[in-house]
Amino acid sequence: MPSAPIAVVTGASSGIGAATARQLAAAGYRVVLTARRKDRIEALAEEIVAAGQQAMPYALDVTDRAAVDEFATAFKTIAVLVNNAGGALGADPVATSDPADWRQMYETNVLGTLNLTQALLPALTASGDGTVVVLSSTAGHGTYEGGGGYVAAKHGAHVLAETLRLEIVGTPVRVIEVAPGMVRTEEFALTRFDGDAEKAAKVYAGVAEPLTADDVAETITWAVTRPSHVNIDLLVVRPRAQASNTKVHREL
Ligand code: 8X3
Repeated sequence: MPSAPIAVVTGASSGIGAATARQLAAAGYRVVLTARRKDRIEALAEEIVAAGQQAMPYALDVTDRAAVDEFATAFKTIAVLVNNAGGALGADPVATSDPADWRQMYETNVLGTLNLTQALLPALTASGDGTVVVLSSTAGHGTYEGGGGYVAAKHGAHVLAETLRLEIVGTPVRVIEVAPGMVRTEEFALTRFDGDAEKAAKVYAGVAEPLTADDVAETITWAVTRPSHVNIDLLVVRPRAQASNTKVHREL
């Protein structure tokens, strides 16, 4: 099979990351699936290969800089890096939330993105046509009560993307930020509420059609597959029923 351009997707074991990996593979990329859960990315890579496309799994924790640097040595050129790994922990007020949750959210959402971007930037530049995608969130553009640590971390991811775009202008690398609002995936809310299914379900209660992982993956794939000279700086994507972080129409 001819060698296709490489797209690295972090957090590819589920949700938006897995959906993006499937869609980028279908768009002709050789997708490198990274996540901590090896069994999941192995199964997804097998599924993609069985569909006649190209994928390979690589178990990686984005917060482990030494492991990320080791991962980066495997590539001379990379076309696309999708920084998707991240997530929310807790929804407590600033006054009572757990600093350990804040620290972990900063580690995954911001420093994880920093680690991968720094380590792979030489290979992205060497491709002559690289694209860095930062999956931030509408939480990176406005706050809400109980959002605290997650909002702070996603603002960090947004600022990383915006600053990097300024700093590398003139090099052949684009920086695209995609900021999804309410997306119903199998794990996002469940992780946030430490496995409490009832609390997780309340997030989407009465909302006609929250976005799906595929909706966001389509947006990412569209932005990445624009001609090289077109830089989609920022796409904010919400379900129709969500007008802002705090204004959601619920049919209850
Ligand atoms: C997810 C959006 O509203 O849960 O990134 O912060 S929200």
